[in-house]
Amino acid sequence: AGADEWRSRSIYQLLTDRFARTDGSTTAECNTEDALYCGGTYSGLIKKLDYIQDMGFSAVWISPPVKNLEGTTAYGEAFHGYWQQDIYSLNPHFGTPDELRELSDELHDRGMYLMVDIVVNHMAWPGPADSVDYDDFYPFNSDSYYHSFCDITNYDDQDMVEDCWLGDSNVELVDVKTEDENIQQMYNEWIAEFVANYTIDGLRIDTVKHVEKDFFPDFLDAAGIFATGEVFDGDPQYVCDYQNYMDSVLNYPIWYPLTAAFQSTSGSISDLVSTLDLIKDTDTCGDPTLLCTFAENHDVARFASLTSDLSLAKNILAFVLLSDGIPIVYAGQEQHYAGDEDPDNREAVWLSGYNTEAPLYKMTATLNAVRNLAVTSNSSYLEYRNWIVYSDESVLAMRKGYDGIGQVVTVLNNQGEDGGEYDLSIGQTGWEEGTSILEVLGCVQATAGSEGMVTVAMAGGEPKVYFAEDSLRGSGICGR
Ligand code: ABC
Ligand code: CA
Repeated sequence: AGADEWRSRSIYQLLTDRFARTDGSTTAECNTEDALYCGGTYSGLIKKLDYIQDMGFSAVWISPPVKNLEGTTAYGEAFHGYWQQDIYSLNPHFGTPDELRELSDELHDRGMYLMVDIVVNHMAWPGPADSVDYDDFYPFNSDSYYHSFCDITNYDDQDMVEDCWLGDSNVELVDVKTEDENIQQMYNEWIAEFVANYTIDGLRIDTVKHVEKDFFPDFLDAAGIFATGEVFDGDPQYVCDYQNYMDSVLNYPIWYPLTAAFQSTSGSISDLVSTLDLIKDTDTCGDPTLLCTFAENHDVARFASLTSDLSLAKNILAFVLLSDGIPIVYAGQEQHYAGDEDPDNREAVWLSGYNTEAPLYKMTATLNAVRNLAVTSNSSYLEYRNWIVYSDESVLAMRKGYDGIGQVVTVLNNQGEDGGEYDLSIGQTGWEEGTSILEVLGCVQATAGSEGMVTVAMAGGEPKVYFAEDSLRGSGICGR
């Protein structure tokens, strides 16, 4: 599938090892600190697709499936999949090639997409640089395929970021000469075959800032599908330049001010608004509606490790699902998991019992349903660039969609669970006076006033999401 098909999707990110086991256990131990394989598989995942689809997701991003180094290291085992050694074989811990194909088929039968995480920057070696045995790598099985060793010591030096090695003497990430034409040819052949073999719909590309930009256009041509790249950096200009070489990048630039705004009741809403404006500016990002928006992933501390306040967690989740771009929710976020940085943020989802009554699970289901409905009832919803119609010290109100049908008005705040009760008037909603609207999280009906004014009953720091009541008919949302 291409960028246009992906724009409307909503992605659930999971680490295969940590999502579901073949035996369906909800009690099997998984100590994140040990960083060992916990037993998640493709077969286990297939049996739990209802849990994901019932939350309204239309795509699943799985961790890298190819063969990794075996055995343990100072950082544990390769359960996350980023320590590849052979890109032509699969990691046997997660299942067989047929089982991965079965996952792909099951997703497609449900109308869902499969996004696969891939690494082109490196192969991994469990020891110092001078001990690497290049025979263990495939197909790049000699030192001539790699840059000679140097550590990345200065992230402002782009040549160093591209040519030196990530990792350290516990696990070296041996840097492939991705600028070499012969190697590019080998990668292009591999990705074409890989995508076809497992009928993959989209790629998440790892460590993109460590590979020269020119590598990607031909590679993605060979892949023939949508890709979003990981450029782990907070600078919108730096990150969005990569959108000239691939469809999409993960929206790290918004993640920083977004997290800062909602992680405490004194977070800055205005910093968030100014970064939103910058990203929306056509000179910064080629197409902000294709950026992938997230609040959590397997590399950063979970939101609930920063604050246990549930209202704040609801607000950041509502932002992810209803702002511009393709939303990504990281498995466990819907259960309000609170793991700190890697490896604590890689908790087994089965230990939640896959609780479909959890507040954030239910909220995700409602908001994905609203987004899916907006997409189908309003052809321009996705292209419309989120408009901040109101903001103050603790409130951010945004509207997505033109006047008339199908626009969504989202009122967020960082007042937290102890937030007071008061009425707030929000204008520029695009609704005609007298339009019946529904606040879909509380299922409370309201009517647009003159010039589309909506009176928002702020309470307990809860986010509010409005949609025209007429357009909800038949959706099942709030029993409509
Ligand atoms: C292991 C251990 C860790 C240990 C580490 C040294 O080794 O588990 O406990 O601390 C995989 C595994 C990890 C493993 C690593 C290394 O491999 O998942 O568990 O860590 O062996 C991707 C993946 C990630 C994966 C890899 C490697 C890459 O998502 O899961 O890790 O295949 C860099 C890379 C980025 C990478 C990330 C983890 O590290 O660029 O691709 N993610 C700065 C740098 C960034 C850097 C980031 C984090 O720090 O600029 O390039 O990311 O180290 C902002 C700035 C940013 C700045 C941040 C911190 O501040 O704008 O630029 O980012 O203000
Ligand atoms: Ca590199």
